Amino acid sequence: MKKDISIIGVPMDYGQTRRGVDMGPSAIRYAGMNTRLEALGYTVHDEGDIKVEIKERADVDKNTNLKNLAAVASGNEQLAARVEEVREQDRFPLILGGDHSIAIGTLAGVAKGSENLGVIWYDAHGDLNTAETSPSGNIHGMPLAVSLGIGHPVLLNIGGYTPKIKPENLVIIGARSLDDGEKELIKEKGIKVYTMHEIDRLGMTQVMKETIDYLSGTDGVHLSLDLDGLDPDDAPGVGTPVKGGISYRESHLAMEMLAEADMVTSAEFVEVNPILDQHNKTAEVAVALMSSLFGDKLL
Ligand code: 4U7
Ligand code: MN
Ligand code: MN
Ligand code: MN
Repeated sequence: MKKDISIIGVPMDYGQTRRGVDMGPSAIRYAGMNTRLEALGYTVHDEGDIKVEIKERADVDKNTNLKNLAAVASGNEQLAARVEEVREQDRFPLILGGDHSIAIGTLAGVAKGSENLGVIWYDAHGDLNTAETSPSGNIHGMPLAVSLGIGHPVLLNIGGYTPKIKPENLVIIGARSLDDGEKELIKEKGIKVYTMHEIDRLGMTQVMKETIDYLSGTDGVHLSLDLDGLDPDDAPGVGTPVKGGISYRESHLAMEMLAEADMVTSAEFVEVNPILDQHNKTAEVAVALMSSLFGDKLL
């Protein structure tokens, strides 16, 4: 049986310094998301947007090496509570970003009460920095570390518990820009990563087969899809593009295989920045990928 889908928009841009990513939820809705999902037979409840507090934009804080900690934390606290409500209603939470710092709140909500939530992190980056390893102080480069229980206490405590997930229940797909501290953490924790090298060598079919198999024992899987996981030719509207990414068609294949495996229990599509985009192309890609994820079979 198909669960109803609840959409939550998060117009958050305090996790990094480029303006415009707060308009991501509008751009994704404008690209026809609801119609596409309803055409697949779902009932869609658009819960609107989280209210992100308007605060003065701070440069990196000398004491914490974090930018805009209070604004990021308050948006994520609200998001965590809203996501939990959606789960209590037995609906599928579909979160629209906003920068990737919102994964902290999404995961706080979806992982609550779940010992072994699986996570697929589809991204050019590892998002495994801490204040100590981050070259930028931007919190959108830290949400995965935070969810694993590593980072500033204010971020760890979002949702009232830590850690949210375990390293052995996580797969990163599409990595091609990892900082030194992130590489160390990946090795230390034994995190499963398919870099672009493995995707090129094995092909996306094999990568997804292995990912699905690897996560088969978890209690559901959260898909955190950063549009910069795709190649910037296919998804140009992102704040931190990295050449040599996953293609449009490979990404569809990945979503189609996840739909077939019927294992994804929540998802977020983040980092869509309409100011940097070309005619809303990246938001349209996000919606097309959602359609595959929710079971569009093409025939
Ligand atoms: B995104 C970066 F240094 N690693 O921490 C950092 F390269 O959510 C980029 O994946 C982080 O888009 C990108 O600032 C975060 C940088
Ligand atoms: Mn990224
Ligand atoms: Mn990211
Ligand atoms: Mn980015």
